[in-house]
Amino acid sequence: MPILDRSWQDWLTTNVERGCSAESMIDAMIASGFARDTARDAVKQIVLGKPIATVGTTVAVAAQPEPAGAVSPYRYDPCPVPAGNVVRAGGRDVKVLMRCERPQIIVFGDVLSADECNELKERSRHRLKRSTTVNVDDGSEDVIQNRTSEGIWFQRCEDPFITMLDQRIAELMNWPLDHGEGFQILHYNGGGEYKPHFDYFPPDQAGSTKHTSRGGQRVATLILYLNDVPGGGETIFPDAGISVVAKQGGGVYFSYMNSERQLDPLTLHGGAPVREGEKWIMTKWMREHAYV
Ligand code: PD2
Ligand code: ZN
Repeated sequence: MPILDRSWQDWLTTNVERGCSAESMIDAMIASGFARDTARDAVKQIVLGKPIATVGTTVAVAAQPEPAGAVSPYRYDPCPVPAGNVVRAGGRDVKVLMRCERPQIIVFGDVLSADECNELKERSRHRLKRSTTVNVDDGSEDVIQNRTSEGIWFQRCEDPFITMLDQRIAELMNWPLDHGEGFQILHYNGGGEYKPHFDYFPPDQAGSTKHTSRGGQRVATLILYLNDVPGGGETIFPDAGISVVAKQGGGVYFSYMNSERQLDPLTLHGGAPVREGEKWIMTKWMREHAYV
């Protein structure tokens, strides 16, 4: 029987409630360093109560009758970010380093200058507070072991420097500036991580309404790296097998809601544990409607 610490038990319980597949949870645990057998046994225990069948080295929930209103596969819209090796945004040439179509992921270089990264860190350093996640039942903010970072929020366009960055990022993501949440800065010390999760609000959970009542669902994320992380700290997409290394000024974009309001489960992602040094990021979440 695998022995899991409290944070992994919470993570498994939350993801089972969200309807994540057994395969995706096993993959996420393996990506975080668990042996396959341990991951498989842990997932099996948590989802017990539902019939489980073991197939080779994977666990599958035993075939169930197709439920009425079964979910159809995610259909990919054209990516909002224009094609090309360079995207002009806010008067800056942002380099495209990698594109993935399914899920829709783009890795950028040179979104921010080193001076801009340093200014963002200095403005945030003394205001950091322990990060929270949304409680799926009532929408309140919980401090949990799945997310061991500290952060602060900037209000959208709160001063000329932040306004310039808000304009650049809206242009880069090709999404209206007023659909964006304010920037969030996050800081992870050694060992800090953010276990795999979705950035969208789970549509079937009561707690999501509190968040979607303002601006609707989240549709896309841009994570920008404010420093080079010497070891670990990658942004990982366990189901897509993609891992993005944190390089100062670069970032990773991914979109997960299409025009039919389907949500892409392949965008399960996390921040791997920081093994050496520290990690600073800035995040922009875009909504389907104006976020006011
Ligand atoms: O720190 C990261 O790389 C990371 C990974 C996944 C941050 C977030 N998600 C997030 O802030 O949502
Ligand atoms: Zn995230």
